[in-house]
Amino acid sequence: MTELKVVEQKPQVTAVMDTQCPFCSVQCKMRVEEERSAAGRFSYKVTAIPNAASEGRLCVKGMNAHQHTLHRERLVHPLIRREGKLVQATWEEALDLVSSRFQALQAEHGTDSVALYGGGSLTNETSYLLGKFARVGLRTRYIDYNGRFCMSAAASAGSKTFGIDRGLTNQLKEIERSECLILAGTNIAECQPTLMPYFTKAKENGATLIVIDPRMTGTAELADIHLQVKPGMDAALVNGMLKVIFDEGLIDRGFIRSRTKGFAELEQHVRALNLADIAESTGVPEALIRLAALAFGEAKTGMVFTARGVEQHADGHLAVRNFLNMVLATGKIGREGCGYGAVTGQANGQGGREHGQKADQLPGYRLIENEHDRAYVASVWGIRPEELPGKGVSAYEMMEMVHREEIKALLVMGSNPIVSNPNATLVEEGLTKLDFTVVADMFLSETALLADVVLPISAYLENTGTMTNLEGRVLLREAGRSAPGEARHDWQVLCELASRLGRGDYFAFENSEQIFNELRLASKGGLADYYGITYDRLRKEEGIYWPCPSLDHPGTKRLFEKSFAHEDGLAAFQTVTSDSPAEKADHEYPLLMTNGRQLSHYLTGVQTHRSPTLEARNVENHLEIHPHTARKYRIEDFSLVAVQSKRGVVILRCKVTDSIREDTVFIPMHWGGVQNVNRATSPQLDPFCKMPDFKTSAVSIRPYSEYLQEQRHK
Ligand SMILES: Nc1nc2c(c(=O)[nH]1)N[C@H]1C(S)=C(S)[C@@H](COP(=O)(O)OP(=O)(O)OC[C@H]3O[C@@H](n4cnc5c(=O)[nH]c(N)nc54)[C@H](O)[C@@H]3O)O[C@H]1N2
Ligand SMILES: Nc1nc2c(c(=O)[nH]1)N[C@H]1C(S)=C(S)[C@@H](COP(=O)(O)OP(=O)(O)OC[C@H]3O[C@@H](n4cnc5c(=O)[nH]c(N)nc54)[C@H](O)[C@@H]3O)O[C@H]1N2
Ligand code: SF4
Ligand SMILES: [Mo]
Repeated sequence: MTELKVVEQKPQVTAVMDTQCPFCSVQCKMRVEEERSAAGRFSYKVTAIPNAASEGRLCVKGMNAHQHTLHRERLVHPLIRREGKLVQATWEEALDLVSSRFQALQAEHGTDSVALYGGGSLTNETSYLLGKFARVGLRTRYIDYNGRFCMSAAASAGSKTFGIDRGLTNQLKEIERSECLILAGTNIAECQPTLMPYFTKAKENGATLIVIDPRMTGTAELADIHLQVKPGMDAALVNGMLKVIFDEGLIDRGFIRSRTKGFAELEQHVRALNLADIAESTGVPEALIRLAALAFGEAKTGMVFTARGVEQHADGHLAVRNFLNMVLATGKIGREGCGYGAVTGQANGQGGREHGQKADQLPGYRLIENEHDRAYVASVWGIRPEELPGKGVSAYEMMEMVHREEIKALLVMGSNPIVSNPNATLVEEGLTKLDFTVVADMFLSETALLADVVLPISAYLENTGTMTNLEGRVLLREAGRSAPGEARHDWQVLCELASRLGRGDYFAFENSEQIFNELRLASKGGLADYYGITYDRLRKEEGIYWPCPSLDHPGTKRLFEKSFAHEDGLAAFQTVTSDSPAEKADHEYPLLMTNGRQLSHYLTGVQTHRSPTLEARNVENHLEIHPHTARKYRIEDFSLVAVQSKRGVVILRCKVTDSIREDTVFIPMHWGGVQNVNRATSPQLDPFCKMPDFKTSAVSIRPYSEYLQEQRHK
């Protein structure tokens, strides 16, 4: 008898990739190991790499990010629309078509007829190059990006109050040394989960945690004081807290005198307010407002964090400024355990807003309407300042121009605007009116499906570049593998298009490091100064905090220790009068709808819906509604409902929960089509920063069966 010998074949490690998560602003570092079994099957193991922000933690999204990157629906060759269908094309054909259509449309309708739309997931190098491509390659004024919907209220508030906008004024580790922490409209537990231990440690050290959110979120569960505010009422709520702080004499007079301006006016305004009225309008009991104000006012150290819950409103800028008023009035900034954080969202939400993809901006936070800034950046780019166009308009305003057919062609890079814009139906309609649409993406997103040309782009594992995390810390993410099929890097696409447009000399880059080196120079002397940061340093050091003006500068870990960034060195108080949300509930639309995120999905879901592990956690959208409200509108748990606003209707399943206010419903934002919450959201813009009023829309709600019957009878 022959003896069967089983030879055990071990899987082979075929690749080891040290990288960073492509999703949120923490930018957790990780290692992705690829193994090939004897049978030829690949598997992936993900382990955290300790770094200053994540301290070696990863959340479920980071653990599974490689899944979408390896998904069979990745775009691997360019697509061109022929006879109504997107069909495979060569890069030559696609790029020739894009450049010739752009040139023809610009010749016929002027240079401003072509617009660019960028994103906060792009590397610093691509964001920078996109801004340069708009102004030098296409010579159009129209460029903006999805960060307008994300960061603009906090960014403009920080700039006005402090003179500079950097997400966190301190390092994350200072959170543990703070006595009182306010988390306003920020759901860290689901949105930056690896940061939660900073807050639990602070609590263990005796800190008081105050959460301001209309819902009992995972974050609010940790709170000592939960202020379950009515959506859109943060500015008023802070006025109430300020009133208690002033009345109880909990202000830091010395700090106010030596470091700030504008206090007298604020004090006069706030002292005249009535706390009972504020309790009534915000839906937060007077006693709780008092408790929270005393906790923050009496603490020796304290930090305030805001995110989209406070910022995505028609008064988002002023609401943030009121939180900053509270930080300044109590002297809680510029020292250990004291400061402010706008909890940035996207992977490169911070860097993406610094180097020129905003309508009014040039690299390093320079301004396109400022003569000196124009002259400096023009000199770096080798053009005359007069050649630089003026400022354009914000993202949603650009979409309105598209709808009015004032913009004829659009290049979208790193966004899915027909799902993520407010009033999405109008935006989708606008895109179908364009003469020519180009989308650069890894997947056929809802927006890419409408395009004339789709360009396949590399993913995080494949593309080297720098990202700036929520702390303002610049990190280098190096490619671990090559892009699949014919996919190319964003920056390569821009260089090749520029060359076809006859502007190749300005875009002669062979790698991302060369682009970064030009960015360093373009940002030199600006507020977001990256001049001292090099790839070499980033490889050796664990990331560098900007501003970093010279090669021997260590980077700036804590801002405002001695002075603020305004010319006079002082921070500016701002009196805030705001007593109602922009859109109020009424007889026809009796509930307030707010919206946001859940743990397992990311933004419009283009990536996470393609990750089996993440998708399995939430396969459809839902509506959170309080049991009393559900009963009132004859709605049962898990049943389908129609949620209607003045803009449109969203159809989804409901989840009855007492974790939400009775007058409010909540819908996640991660789905397109009939489940897209943005079919209902309001496009009213904040006058200061053009942030849309995403977070408060008046809606009506009914069982889907009733809605269908009504439709039939119409
Ligand atoms: N899992 C996951 N994580 C993410 C993302 C994701 O899509 N999924 N996206 C990333 C991005 S780009 C961003 S910008 C961040 C966003 O991070 P967050 O801003 O924390 O996320 P949201 O869920 O939009 O809003 C936060 C909270 O605001 C509350 N809220 C709603 N209206 C109001 C209001 O009027 N006042 C107050 N005080 N609170 C209100 C909501 O109930 C919600 O719990 O997350 C990043 N991280
Ligand atoms: N109702 C409501 N709407 C909102 C919000 C809300 O809270 N409520 N939040 C707003 C916020 S904060 C944000 S940030 C926006 C985000 O909304 P979007 O800008 O639409 O963001 P994503 O869904 O991430 O879309 C990014 C697209 O770019 C692709 N992509 C990813 N990485 C790259 C890359 O490196 N290069 C290229 N070329 N493509 C890439 C992805 O595949 C995806 O198709 O949504 C906003 N919309
Ligand atoms: S999604 Fe954010 S918290 Fe989660 S692993 Fe990625 S970077 Fe870290
Ligand atoms: Mo965002």
